[in-house]
Amino acid sequence: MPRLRITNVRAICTAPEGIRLVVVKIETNEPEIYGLGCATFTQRPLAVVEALETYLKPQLIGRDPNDIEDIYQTCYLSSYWRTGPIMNNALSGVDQALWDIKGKRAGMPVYQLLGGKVRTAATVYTHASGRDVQEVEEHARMLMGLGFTHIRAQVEIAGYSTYGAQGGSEPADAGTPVQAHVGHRPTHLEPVQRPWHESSYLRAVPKLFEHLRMTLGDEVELLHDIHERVSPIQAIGLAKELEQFRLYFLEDPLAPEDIGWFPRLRQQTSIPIAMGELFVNQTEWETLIKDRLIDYIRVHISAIGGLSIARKLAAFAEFFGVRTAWHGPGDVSPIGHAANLHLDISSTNFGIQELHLFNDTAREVFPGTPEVRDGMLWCNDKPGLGVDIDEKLAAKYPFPEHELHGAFPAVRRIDGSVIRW
Ligand code: GCO
Ligand code: MG
Repeated sequence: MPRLRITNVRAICTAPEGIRLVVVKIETNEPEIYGLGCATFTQRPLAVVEALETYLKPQLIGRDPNDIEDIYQTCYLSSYWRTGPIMNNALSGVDQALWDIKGKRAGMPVYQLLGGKVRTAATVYTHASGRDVQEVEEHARMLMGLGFTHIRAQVEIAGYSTYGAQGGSEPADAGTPVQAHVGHRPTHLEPVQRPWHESSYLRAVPKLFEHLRMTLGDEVELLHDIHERVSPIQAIGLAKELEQFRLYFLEDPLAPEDIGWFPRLRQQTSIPIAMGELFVNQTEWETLIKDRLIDYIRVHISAIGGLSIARKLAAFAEFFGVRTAWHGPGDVSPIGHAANLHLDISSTNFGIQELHLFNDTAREVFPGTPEVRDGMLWCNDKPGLGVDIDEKLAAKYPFPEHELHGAFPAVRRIDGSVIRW
């Protein structure tokens, strides 16, 4: 039997929900054996395609796809300057595709290669939002009626921009193409979006959770994403105010640039903290985990370089009592969601999985997309990652065109100054 070799590596770009997704396909000299991996960096997708096809592909052609770790290290070190979301996403596409191939060759789902199942399915949290607290409550009730036990709640601030609710600026959550939010190029005096107003947000969030606890009771698990929008000291104040509402976790209270504030946050409150979707480098999470400054590590697996590094991160976190909550928005492809899930069901220190409910079009483009039942996410038992791509259909959903090419539009304060997203 001839040795298995990589014969082709290419990126597939598709946007079945209007959100730019990048998937890497690795082909081999055995035509039925190919692998798929997620390389989605929705704000800079074409840079990832270029990094993959120009710089990684030549190192991969002819190699044995079984050598995942050696290929990973070779590609990782080949740029001398390492990490960053572009190189990491390209590397993740390759890495996940190699795990997919290994699983297919072994005739086993990837979770078996990771040590086997420790749970039947992954508990998920889903998103409730609304224009006011009543609407958030109704949305949450609807989700609870569908069997969801963990709900992230975000409320609109009337007249202002916010994250994760209507009037917000986030495209991925709403499944709305980015161009819907972009009228014309913003100037300093003329923001295209509603402005951001910190103190209104800081007043609104405790009221939201007071209302939800009063109306929904104690049993439902509630979560909230600050999305790094307030200053460190304001985040500490908000975390302390929210403690009484017993959140499952408070997400991204601080920006990666402000991780030095975590010890202060931790000393002030016992609210469970989730952090990390913007991390791209091991030095960003090492101290937070080893000093037990967070409770959930929720990196975007393709942004840190793929499944190989994520499984090491999960094992590292386990030793310090930190649980996993991998980032799972609409700008992770169904293949990336499957990679999250294979780790979820094989990691002892799994905490929770963020859910994105893919629409029917995305499910047709990606047959095998994980299924949601009883508030949980279920992995299929197909060999590999278990998700395929219908390339002909994928081509019918090209990237939406607009002037920012996927970049997020600026969010501004009333005085016109730009804030973090
Ligand atoms: C989340 C996130 C996302 C990001 C998005 C950016 O917790 O799900 O914050 O919705 O904003 O992935 O592209
Ligand atoms: Mg988030």
